[in-house]
Amino acid sequence: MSAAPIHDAPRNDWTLDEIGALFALPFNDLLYRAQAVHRANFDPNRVQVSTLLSIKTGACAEDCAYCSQSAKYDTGLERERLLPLDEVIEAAQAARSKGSTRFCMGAAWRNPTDKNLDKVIEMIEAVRGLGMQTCVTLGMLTEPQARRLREAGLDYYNHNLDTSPEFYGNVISTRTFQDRLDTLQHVREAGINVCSGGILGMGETGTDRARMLQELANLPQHPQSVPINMLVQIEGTPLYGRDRLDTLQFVRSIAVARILMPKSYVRLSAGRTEMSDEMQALCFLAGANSIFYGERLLTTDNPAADHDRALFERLGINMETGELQADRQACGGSGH
Ligand code: SAM
Ligand code: DTB
Ligand code: SF4
Repeated sequence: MSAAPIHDAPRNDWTLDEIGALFALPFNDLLYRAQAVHRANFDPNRVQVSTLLSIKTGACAEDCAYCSQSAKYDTGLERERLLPLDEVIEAAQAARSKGSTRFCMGAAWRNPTDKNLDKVIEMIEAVRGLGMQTCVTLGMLTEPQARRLREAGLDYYNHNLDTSPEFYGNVISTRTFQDRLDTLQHVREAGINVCSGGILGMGETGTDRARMLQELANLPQHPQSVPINMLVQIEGTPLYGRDRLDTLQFVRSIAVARILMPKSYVRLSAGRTEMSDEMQALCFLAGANSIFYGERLLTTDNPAADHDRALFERLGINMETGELQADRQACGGSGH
């Protein structure tokens, strides 16, 4: 079957056949189409950057088979309590001084308690006070919790589908795919921008990658931000030692994400320390237009900020300066 036309409005009814046809295109044809979609919707030479901070590390009750922070696996990670507010502010200021416009705080929780949320709300308010956009990733949320975060002025909530519904059970047993969809619904309905994507290279098939992207693209509204992570293999986790995903398959997945969700930011996320500059350049050509910026992700390394700035310079890419609040709910799928 032939692949869908290029300048379509955002759709939420992608079939697996259509997505399979995109993946089956010759590489150059796929990248050409993705770049055309990208140019129709974004400045092709601009990349948004966010900086991550783990505000509560380790001892997580969930069993995500990729994760350094699950209490179920011995990964040698020290557990830490919730960081004090002044340390969070310090880290956000340092990120801002390096040019980061969004600060993303992650906690190794199955879900936050209401008391936890009080503390996180103080952090959100303080980071907003620095003029930065805010994002948090805290696990599952109830409807009232999502509303409280919205009232605190939170810009983005990250909660990934992680993989296809079919492969999901091979990776996580302590919460369901439907639990994740429910949290995304609570976040969306509270009016917070949704950041949701997944991980590639966990041993999933090409069909699983297509199905994951289909699930994301067919949500009632496209996530405003779609992180595509390459598995960072952590010693002690069940996924350690998996065969690496072919790098060009990773680039193809970015291109397909760009075509399916034309107005979403596609984030080239974890795994960049193992990617060559040339592979990252291909990901930007395929339509990736945001990254995590700064030496650390949550518990693992990320390329040095200097290295990323040099790469952007070589590619003629500008970092998005970010207008606080301006992009709240500004893009997404149908329903607008
Ligand atoms: N505990 C919260 C949760 O799981 O919703 C928030 C933090 S969790 C670390 C956020 C996401 O990071 C996961 O959903 C997963 O997609 C990604 N991630 C975690 N460990 C990873 C790894 N080793 N490699 C690639 N991505 C990873
Ligand atoms: C996402 O999709 N990737 C980020 C962010 N959302 C929270 C996390 C990546 C974590 C990589 C492994 C680690 O540093 O622990
Ligand atoms: Fe916990 Fe999140 Fe890691 Fe899963 S990904 S084990 S929920 S910190």
